[in-house]
Order: sequence, then C-alpha cells, then structure tokens
Amino acid sequence: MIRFLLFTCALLTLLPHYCVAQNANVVIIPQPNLMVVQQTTFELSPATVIVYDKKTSKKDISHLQKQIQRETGLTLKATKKRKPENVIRFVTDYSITIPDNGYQLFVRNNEIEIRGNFAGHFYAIQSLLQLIRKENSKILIPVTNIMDHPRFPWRGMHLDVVRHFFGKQDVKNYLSWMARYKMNVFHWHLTDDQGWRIEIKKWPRLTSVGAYRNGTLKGHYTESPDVYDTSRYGGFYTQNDIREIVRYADSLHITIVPEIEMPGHVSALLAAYPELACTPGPFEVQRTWGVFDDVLCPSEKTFSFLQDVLDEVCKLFPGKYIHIGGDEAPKVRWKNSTYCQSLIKQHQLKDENGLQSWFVQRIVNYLQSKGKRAIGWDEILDGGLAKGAAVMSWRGEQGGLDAALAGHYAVMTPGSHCYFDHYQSAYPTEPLAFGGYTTVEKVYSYEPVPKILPKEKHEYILGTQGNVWTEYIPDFSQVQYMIFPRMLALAEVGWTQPGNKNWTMFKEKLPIHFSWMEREGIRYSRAVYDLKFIPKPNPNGPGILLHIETPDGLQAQYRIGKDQTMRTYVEPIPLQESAIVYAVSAKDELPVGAYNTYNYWHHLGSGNAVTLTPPPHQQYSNGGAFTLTDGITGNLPWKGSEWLGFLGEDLTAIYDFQKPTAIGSIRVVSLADEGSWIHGHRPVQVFASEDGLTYKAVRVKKVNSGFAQTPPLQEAFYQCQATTRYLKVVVPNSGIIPDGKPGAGHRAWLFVSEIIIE
Ligand code: TNX
Repeated sequence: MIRFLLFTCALLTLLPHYCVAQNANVVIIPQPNLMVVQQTTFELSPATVIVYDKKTSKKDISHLQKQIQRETGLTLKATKKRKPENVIRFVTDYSITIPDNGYQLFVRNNEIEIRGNFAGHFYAIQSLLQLIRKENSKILIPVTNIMDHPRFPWRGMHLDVVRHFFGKQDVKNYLSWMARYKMNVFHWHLTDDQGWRIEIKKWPRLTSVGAYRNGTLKGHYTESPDVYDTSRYGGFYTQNDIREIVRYADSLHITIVPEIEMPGHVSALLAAYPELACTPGPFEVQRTWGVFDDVLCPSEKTFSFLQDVLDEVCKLFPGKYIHIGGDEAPKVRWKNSTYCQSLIKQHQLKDENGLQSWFVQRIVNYLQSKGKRAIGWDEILDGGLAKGAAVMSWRGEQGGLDAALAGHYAVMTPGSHCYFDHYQSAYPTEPLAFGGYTTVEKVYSYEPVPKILPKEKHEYILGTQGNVWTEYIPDFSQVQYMIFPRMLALAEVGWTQPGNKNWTMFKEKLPIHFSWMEREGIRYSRAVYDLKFIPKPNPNGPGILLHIETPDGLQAQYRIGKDQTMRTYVEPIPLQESAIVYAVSAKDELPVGAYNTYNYWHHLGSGNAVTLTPPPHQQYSNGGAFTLTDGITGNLPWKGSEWLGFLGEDLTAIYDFQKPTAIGSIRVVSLADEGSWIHGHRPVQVFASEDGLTYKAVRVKKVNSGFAQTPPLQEAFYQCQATTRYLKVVVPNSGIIPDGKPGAGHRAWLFVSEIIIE
C-alpha cells in the first residue's frame, strides 16, 4: 500500500509537465493506469538502437526485436552500451517508485525510456507496440508518458483442449495473444471425459488409449436423436511438446497452470485404467458432453497412480499452482461402494461430500510436499475446503467469496461474465455455442472483488480468468472468434484500476485492435456493433412499434419485406402486418456490423397489454409480458432473450381485446431442452369472459399446425371457437423433472416465447 501511495505521489509531481489534451490516441488495451499523450512523435527508424542494463532480461529484448520486426519490418540492434539519442532504453528499477510488475514508459521526441521491474519491462513493450503508427511511410510513436502496473496478479485465460484438441502452434498463438493484452496465467485443461492430452511416461495407456475417442457428438445433445460424427478423434502433447510450450510461455511472462481433473470427469482415464474406478467397467472415452457417473475410487491404488501422474506434471510445469479439477463429481458410485462407505466410517466423515474433501486434502498435501499449491473448482468447498487449497469460483461468485472470507485464495471466473463458450451476440445467425449470453460489454462490466467482501480480505482475490470450454468450438478459428474481443475486455478488468475503466473509451479503442486482428488473420466478432430491435406496444393502433437501437455513433439502415430500398432509421417503425425487417448498424450509411432480422408475425394478440400471473421468473423475464405479444416466435439457438421462463409454475395470460373479438385458434411456441431442465408443457386451457371477472372454459382441439418445428423449439396448435372481450390462456408447467432426466427431482422450467392468437 505504502508503495502504491509513493507511486501515486511521484506521479502527481510529474503531472504538470504533461497536462496536455489527450484521448486522440486512446489505443492501449488494457488501459494504463496513467497515460498522457502529446501531439508530437518519436520516429522509429533503422538507426534506432535498443539499449539495456544488465538486469534487463535478454528474452524481453529479443521479444521486442521480433515484434518490431513483425509489425514494422525494422530490425533494431540491441546493446548494453550507452547511447544518447534515438534509443529505446531499458532501465531496471526495483525502487519503491514502481509497484511490482509495473513500468513507466516515457516516449520523448528523441528517445524512449522504459523503467520497470519483474515483468514490467515486458508489459511496457506491449504498450509500446500498441502505440506504433504508420503515417506516410514513417513509423511513429506519439510522445507519451505512462505509469502503469497490474491490478491483480492472476489475469488468466483457460483453454479446454480435450473436448476439441488444438495443436502446439495453436496453443502458442493463444499464448502470444494473451501476452499482447498483458494476461499472465494460462489454465490448460488437459484431461476430461473425452480425452487425456498429456503424455505420462509411467502410465502410457493414458494417451495410447485415453487420448482418442470413437466419434463426437454433432450439434447440441438435446437435439434428439443425437447425431454423431463417427470418425476417431484425438491427440495429445508429448512431454517434449509441453516443455517447448512452457519455455515459450515463460518468454511471454505467462505461467501455465495445468489441470488434471479428479475425482470426476475421468472417463478417458478410466478407459485406460478401469481398475481405478469403483465398478469393473469397461469404460469408454466419451463421445458426448456432460457429467458422467463414473469417478475415481479413492483407493490406495488410485492415490499412488495420481501421485505418479502429479510427479511428472510437477516436473514439467515450473509454476506454483496445479489445478486438480474437482468439479461435477457425481457421488452415486461412492454411495453404492462398500469400500467408500467404510472409508467414510473409518475417517468419521459426514458423507460422500466429506469423502471428496478428504480425497482433495490428500492431494493438496501431496502437492504441498512437492512445493506446489493446489487450486480446484468451487465444488472443492462442498464438504469443507482443504487447507492450503485455492478456489476457482465458477458457479457464481459465492465460492470465491466463501474462500476469501475463510482466508483462502480465489480466482473469479463466474459463468455469468467469464465463460467465453457462451453466445456473444443474440443474432440468429450466430454460430452454435454452448448456451448463455455474455456480451463483450457484460464481460467488461465484471468486478472480481465481491462487494460484500471486507477490505482486509481483498488480497485473497487473486484475479479473474476467461474460460474457453470447447464442446461447441470444433476448430481454432472458432476459438479466436469466441475470445476476440471478449478477452480484451477481461484483460482490462484484470489489469486496470476500476476508476480508470471506461466502457465508451474501450469501445473507441476496439477498431485499432480489430485492424491488428485483420492483419494477423485472426477471426473475431463484431457483435459490439450489433443493433437491437426493441418492440413496443403501439398506443395508436394494433400491432407494434419497432424501435431500433444502435451503438453510439452509428445509425441503423433498414428495409422491410420484399422492398429493397434501404432507409435510414429515424423513428420507430409501426408494424401492422406480418413482415420481415432487415437492419444493419451503419456509419455514414455504410454497414459496419452484420445484418439482423425481425421476423414479425402479426396476430390478434400483437401488442396487447396482456397480464401474467404469476410473473415470469426474474432470471428469464426479458421484456416482461409483452414478449408474448411482440410477434417474435423465439429465436434458435435460444439465448435467454425472447423467452419468458417459469420455474415449476404455470403460465397464465389474460388478454383484454377492449371489445368482443372472434378467436379461431391459439398456438403456443415453447422450448423443450431437457439438458437445460426446460420441459414442454401439459395441454393448454383457454377461458373466455365478458367482464374480466367470471371465466368460462372454451373447448379446444389440438391439431397439427402443419409447420415442422426445429427441436428444441415446439409449437402446440389448438383450434377453438369463441367471441370474447377477455381471454385467459393457461400453459401448465410439466412439474417435477422425472427420474432418469437431467435435473431429476427439481422443478422444470417452462419457456414460452409467443402465444399466437388468430
Ligand atoms: C461446466 S465449469 C464445466 C465444464 C463444461 C462447462 C461448459 C466447470 C468447472 N465444468 O465441464 O465444459 O460447464 O460451459
């Protein structure tokens, strides 16, 4: 803290010299904690020399040389000899004026000076590289003063190389992109049900058998019947590959945290060594996703196996942390095993959760004996957290909060903000993803320190991390698309002090980074330019008013139906008959994003002030009751918008048509996505009323609508005859999820997007 204060004071005394209008050159991501840019520039030329002192890492110098060469074509010489001008001078500074891993970057007209300690030089280089501009064939860097240091020590990215495998070069590229944005922990998810991807010399079947599966699920597994690609799929990293990647990461100041899953997510391990399970097997390397009941049996044989594996893992990875998984380990095998039950008694454990704690504690202790620290998913808190273990909080922030309160270190990776396998755009054209909806703005808004955590415990929050699970990310270009630009947003969350973060400024910086991605051939998402259709009731008549919202500085261009004329959006568009509206964000009438469509179905209920009792569950109440009458029948794949969700409750909608109105049919568009605990509804009931007080049942007849529905979307079509002012439609929830289905015993979700009344 004292260090930080001094740093700030040093800064203030320097400030008056540099108080010049800035912002024209707002470019660096993550945003430096203090940055002042001037109008003039330093010109980088073949005569520019890198000068460094004896404490500067040679690797950092050679990184700078390589990157400058790559980005400008210039080959700069490096020397330890002093030189007065046209230099990039590195000074190593461990004094109190620079916080750990911090740096100061002074770009002056005739020289560049970089002062830093530990990884600070490297981070200064990243800032410098981002500042380089080409103008009239000159390579220029604006005269700038930066004082900067990271907010959190753990600024991580995770990559699941199991569900889909990515080769050595892909992993290296991933690391290099992390480094550009000053991220410093690579969490390498190496083992899971669908493959074992790290060579272990003592247990060769882990890779000879465990690294390959006989096929892979195609699409979402709820799309029954499941479809498989039947080709053999797999791969693994040899220990030489790993050493090479570790060396490369080290040159980028990235620590690798390898993950070896236990006691669950071990199908691939068990396929290789079935004797480590509680039941005889055989087991297969899984071809589909999810959670599997077969877990490691906590036998002495298992522990000695795990110790062998960890011995080799610890040797390969020099970092302090080893990730031991711990998530989603079902307990049925342990419940039914007399051996496990006797262990529970012998060690006076409470139950199977207690047994998992005991299991984890043994591994944590073993790792400690080897000078390492264990980190695990927040399930390792269930049944009591092992002493000395750190927690990776993914099921929200509670796990991290509990850990920090108890004086354990925690890394915050809640699914709500940090899962880059979720959708980042709500456009129907978005490529298939796991589910969820996490925009770049939402990632950017993330605050890793829980509000209610007392100040003195803040130090236990190590930082944050983006997780890239690859069930639905079949190739590396898709990995790129999922992390860019969300990773940049998280980089700023992890690095920049909250007071220096600014979403509008972040968005302004993106185009320069997008051009870098284009130069590098990186695939990225432009969802940040997505426009939004916002349907609202039309007070002046039937149907709806379609509002279009574009990001700041852009306008929408749109056309309706077959009419090809593009118009600039100036006011809400009244829709009174079924039509498709096409729209795109534009700057100066030129499209900058992708097209989106509003597929409007006009019907008697359109825009009606319908009431819902009870209201939808707050988690899925987008747009409220109006969602049922906005003419949108629900987009696939569903991403939470356009759908109202009811947990265990029925949907009851009451319409007031203002005057007696003839009704001939009712369609209910709903979801059946049992993997997400969303079940179809029971038969719909319809009631009519003249006064809104007493209702009479209306006879309904279910018929085939004649429309083929793409699962998990479903439509129930009912014919009915009634002339009524008030109409009540009841869509009954299916109730408790039956045995054998995911979430058995819990209340089912009912999801409805539109009730079409004609
Ligand atoms: C949950 S996050 C998992 C992973 C899946 C992921 C998909 C965690 C500790 N476990 O096995 O890949 O959801 O988002």
